[in-house]
Amino acid sequence: MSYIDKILEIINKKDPGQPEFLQASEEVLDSLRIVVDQDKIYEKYGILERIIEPERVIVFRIPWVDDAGKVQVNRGYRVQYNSAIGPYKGGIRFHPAVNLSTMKFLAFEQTFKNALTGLPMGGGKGGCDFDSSGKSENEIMRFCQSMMNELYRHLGPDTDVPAGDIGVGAREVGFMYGQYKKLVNNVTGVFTGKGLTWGGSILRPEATGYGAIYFAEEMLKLKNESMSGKTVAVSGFGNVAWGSCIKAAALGAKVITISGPDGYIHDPDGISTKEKFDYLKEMLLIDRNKVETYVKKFTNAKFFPGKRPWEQKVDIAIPCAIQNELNGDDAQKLAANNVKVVVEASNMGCTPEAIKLFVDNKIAFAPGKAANAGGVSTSGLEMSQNSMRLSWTAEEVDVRLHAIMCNIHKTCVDTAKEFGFEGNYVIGANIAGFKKVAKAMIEQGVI
Ligand code: 2IT
Repeated sequence: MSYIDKILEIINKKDPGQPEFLQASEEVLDSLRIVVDQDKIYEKYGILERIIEPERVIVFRIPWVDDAGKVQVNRGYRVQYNSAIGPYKGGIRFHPAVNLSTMKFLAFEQTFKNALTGLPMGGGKGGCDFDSSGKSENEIMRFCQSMMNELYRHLGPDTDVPAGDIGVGAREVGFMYGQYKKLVNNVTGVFTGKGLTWGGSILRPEATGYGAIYFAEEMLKLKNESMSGKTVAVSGFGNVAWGSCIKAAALGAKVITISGPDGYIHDPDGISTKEKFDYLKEMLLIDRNKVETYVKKFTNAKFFPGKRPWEQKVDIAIPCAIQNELNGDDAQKLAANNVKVVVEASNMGCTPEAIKLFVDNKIAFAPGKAANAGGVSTSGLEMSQNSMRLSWTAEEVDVRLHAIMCNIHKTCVDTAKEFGFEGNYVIGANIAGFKKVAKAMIEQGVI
C-alpha cells in the first residue's frame, strides 16, 4: 500500500464523522502522491501522519445571558493546527454550521494557505455555532466577551493570532480584542482585522476580494486576456463579495450577481458603483440572511429565490460565500456557458465533483488556499505594522498585497509544471504549501 493510501486509511478510520475535514485532507493528500513517491524523506520523518493531526484542539463552553435574561450556551473551538512556520494564524467564524469537522478542515487549509503567502504564519482556525442574526449589539458584545474569557489564555502575538471570518467583522473583532486586552493587560495586537484607530491595517476588509481579483487577473494574463470587459458571477454579499465587486469594477470588469441563503440577484447594470458597494454593507446590517433586500433599492436587478448564481452566463465565477456552495451540476452549467476562469474566494467553495469537471474540461480553476490568501496576507502585514508600531498607507498595503498574490500565482504555476501537471492550480498550490511546511517540520525534529 502506498504511503498516501496508508494515511487515507488512518484519517477515514479515525474521523469518519468529519466529512468536511476528510474532503479537504483527501484533496491535499491526492495531490501529494507524486511528491512522497519521489522523495522518501517525508515517510521517513512521519510527515503526513503528523501534518494531518492538529497540534492542539481547544473545545469550550461559551455561556452568556440574552436580553430577556435567559442563559444561553454555545460551543467554542480553536484548532491550533500547525506552528512549523510561525504562530497559529486564522480567523474566527460565527455560524450555526460550525462544528469540529468544519473547524479542522478550515485550520488544515489555512496551514497550506499561510505557507503560500511567504509570510511566517502557522495555521489555525476558531469559531462557534453562534448565529448573530437577530441578536442585539449588547448580546453580541456579551457573547464575544464570554468567548474571550476562555480563549484569551490560548492566544498571544507569538502564539496564536485570530482574525475575522464568516459572521465576524470589525465589530466582533473589537469586542473580542477589547476583552482580551482587559484580561491580559497588554496591547500586543493579538487580533488582525482591528479598527483603524487601534492598530488595524488599511485595506484588511477589502483584501480577500482584492486578492481574488488580482489572482483572476494573473490567470487571465496566462491566456493573453485581461479583466477588462469581462462579466463576473459572485456569490455571497459579505466582505469578500464586496471587495471583489470593488476591484473587478476598478479593472473594468462587471460583477452581475451576488447571493444569499434566500437566492441570488442578477443586476444587468453591474455592481459597479460606490452607491452599490456601500449598500452591500448596509444590507448585512438589515438582514445578513437576505439578499433580496437589494432589488428594493436597485429596481433594474432581478431576484431569483432559492437559486444559485452559477446558472448565469459569465466569463468568470467567484464563489465568495461558504464551503461546498458550487457543486457538479453548477459546474456543468458554468462549463456549458463557456466560463473561462473559476476562482475560489470562499474556503473549499467547490465540491470535488465540480473541481474534477473544471480540470477535465481544462477550465482554469484556482483553489481557495491560493486565491483567497489575500486576506490572511494582509493580516500578516498588519502584524508587521503592529510590531514596528507603524501604519502604512492604503497604497503601500495594496502594492504588497498585489505582489504577494502575483507571487502565489507564479508559485502554483511553476510547481504544477515542475511535477508534470501544467495548468493544475490545485496540485501546484497543495505541493508548494506542503513542501514548505514539511521542510520546517523536518528541520525542527519530531515534536
Ligand atoms: O480564511 C481566511 O483566510 C480568513 N478568514 C482570514 C484569516 C486571517 O487570519 O486573516
